[in-house]
Amino acid sequence: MNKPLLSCLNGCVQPTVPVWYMRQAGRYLPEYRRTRSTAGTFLDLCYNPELATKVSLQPIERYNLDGVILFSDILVVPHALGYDVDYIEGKGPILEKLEIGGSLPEYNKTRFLSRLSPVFKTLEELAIKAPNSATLIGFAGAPWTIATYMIEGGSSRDFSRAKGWTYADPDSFQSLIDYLVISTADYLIEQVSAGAEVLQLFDSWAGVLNENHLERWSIKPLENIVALVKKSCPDIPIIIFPKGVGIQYTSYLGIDGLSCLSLDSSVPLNWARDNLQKHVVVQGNLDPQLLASGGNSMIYEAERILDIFSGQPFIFNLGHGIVPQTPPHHVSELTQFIRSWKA
Ligand code: 1CP
Repeated sequence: MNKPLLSCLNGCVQPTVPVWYMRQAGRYLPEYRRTRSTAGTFLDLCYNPELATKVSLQPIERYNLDGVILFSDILVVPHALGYDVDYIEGKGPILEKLEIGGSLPEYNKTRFLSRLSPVFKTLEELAIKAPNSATLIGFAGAPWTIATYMIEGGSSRDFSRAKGWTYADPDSFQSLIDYLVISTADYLIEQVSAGAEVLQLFDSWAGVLNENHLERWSIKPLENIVALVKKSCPDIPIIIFPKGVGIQYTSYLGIDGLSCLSLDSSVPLNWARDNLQKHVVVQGNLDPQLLASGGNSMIYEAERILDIFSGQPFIFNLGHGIVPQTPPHHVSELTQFIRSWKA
């Protein structure tokens, strides 16, 4: 069975551009909100294979997308490492704050992976239930992004505690990053064993790092994760989303084993075609607010993206996740437009 998304990641231009959307399952869908309301807490939903399978497939049933992304969250990693994680409606995630420079608990791989076993079970279910043409996407947060949530105790505006730690005591910060590299690689390898056909690493807060720190705290740890994963799973395509890094997107091209860069909405299209798409597959980058807004402006920008990128392997996606106020029929309109588009 042909899987257009997988085939594109392996370097083949597809007759119809493959498409999926970051946060394609979630609060903008009424059927998600209904399932969510029966599940208990958000983490209960992430750790319930039956319900997590159901919500992963909801956007596929509506729009027949090329990618099925596992329904979970990047913060299950700190949770499975033993840190308290909670999600407060309207406020986002709340985590037990790490003490700056504090020591880390010993890494117990068996315990860590066994806490994540419901996630692997969800992938196994999805491998059975997803349409044959769809590609199953596993994911994790990048060490820097996960570290910011652990240090700030949740979302942040200025990342002052996390950055403060990197400046004041880089050695102990390095230990935290190394701890996350090892655990995240183990987590991703297990996702592949459970059926994931592609992996995406989200470095949502890479864009706040300066040049040297980007190299040390975003690129290097990602390079280490890719190397560890590829050692066990040499054929798995890996997508990296280093949001907000501007011209430094080119620095990620040096990561050996990288298949695809996911572009945020600020990346200029012609620049990305000339400087990134020559070397790797690209994915992106419609502004999620344009999807929420819909209409001719959405279609105009989608067409510009397709015109510029579709001559080389390209995956249509957004520049960041679907926002909760998005009308689902805008997603249908956009998807139908992409499906019917011919160069
Ligand atoms: O139901 C709810 O109220 C919870 C909302 C929600 C959902 C639907 C959260 C809380 N996470 C998710 C699912 C999720 N998160 C997925 C799978 C679903 C899909 O893509 O269809 C994925 C891939 C993520 C990844 C994620 N979580 C990222 C990386 C991508 C990004 O958006 O930058 C990040 C940063 C998070 C943390 C997170 N999880 C949830 C919230 C509200 C946040 C905070 C975001 C922030 O700090 O701004």
